[in-house]
Amino acid sequence: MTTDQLQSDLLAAIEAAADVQTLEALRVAALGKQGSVTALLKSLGGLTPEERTIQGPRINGLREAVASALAARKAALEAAALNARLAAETQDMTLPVSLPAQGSIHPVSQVMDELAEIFADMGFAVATGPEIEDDWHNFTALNIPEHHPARAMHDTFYVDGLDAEGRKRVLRTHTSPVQIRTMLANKPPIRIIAPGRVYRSDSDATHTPMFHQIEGLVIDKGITLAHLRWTLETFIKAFFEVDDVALRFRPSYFPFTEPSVEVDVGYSSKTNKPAAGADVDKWLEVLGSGMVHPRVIAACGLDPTEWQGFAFGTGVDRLAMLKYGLTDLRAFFDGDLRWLRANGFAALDIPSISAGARP
Ligand code: 2NL
Repeated sequence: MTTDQLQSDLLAAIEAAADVQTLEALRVAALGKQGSVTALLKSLGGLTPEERTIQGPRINGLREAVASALAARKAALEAAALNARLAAETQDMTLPVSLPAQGSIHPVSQVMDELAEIFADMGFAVATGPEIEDDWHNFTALNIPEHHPARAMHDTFYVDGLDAEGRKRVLRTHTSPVQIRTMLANKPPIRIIAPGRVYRSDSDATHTPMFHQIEGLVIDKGITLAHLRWTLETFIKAFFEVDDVALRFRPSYFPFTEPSVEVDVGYSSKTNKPAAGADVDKWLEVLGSGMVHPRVIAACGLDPTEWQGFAFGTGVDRLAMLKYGLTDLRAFFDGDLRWLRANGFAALDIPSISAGARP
């Protein structure tokens, strides 16, 4: 057979190969060790130089033509196979997907974060302390002596036994002991908030034995009720996201402050938000506060003629209910996932004073 005849036979067979297996068999038959083209290439060695100059280019041309035809046919067969798969395998993009389970931020945690951010903007640091306290830090240092009715008023949970200093152990009834510990350990000026869990033996629709409180404390020279008023007004405006708000300061009594002041916020039942002027149609009590009692300052080793300050306290759970329109306090602590999905906040949502209340 002539080289030309062999070339046209091989190219025709390659063009006709219907799949890659057939093509591979053709490659072995032509270019493999025992292949027809390989045999021709080997025969070049036995030719005279004159014959070789004629046959060499021919046979090498044959080999190249066959190799490139094989490559082209292989690419064509693979492209056809891929197109066939693409046509056959379809994905229905309208099918519902199953999302991984997602948690949510509890409203109390969300409000705690918002409060920390608002007070951080005013220069307050967050302070924390133990939930199992002793009665000196929880009561005595706060000007609540033994047998004082205020100890009974707090419906205290006592923990069995005494601590190393012989003091009664209690579940803290407020976060004030955190402030006492801060004053004992740090030199003024002091600007802190103390958010956290507190415990009182009380349980009905509006009281749970564990609830959340945030207290604030400022100790410096020359602090007055005016500083207290500005701080609370700035806080209320930022937390409820209103430009103006009416505040009512009522005289009150706490053993640890003198004078003591309860703060009511003017409220509009139309907007369900704190309001000012003619929009106010009711008052809500939101904060207890006052100037820190000189005896409390002295109990913390500071000279009350040199250092003054104000303090305030409020319930985080109640703030969360007011801001987000929640109604049953007990639902906060039921751990009912349906309630959390309906009222929780998206994970990784960044709390901000500009974010706005949820719809
Ligand atoms: C309320 C009232 C209040 C304080 C807490 C406080 C802390 C220290 C010294 C003086 Cl270390 N006062 N805290 C003061 C006034 C009121 O809370 O109704 N809380 C829910």
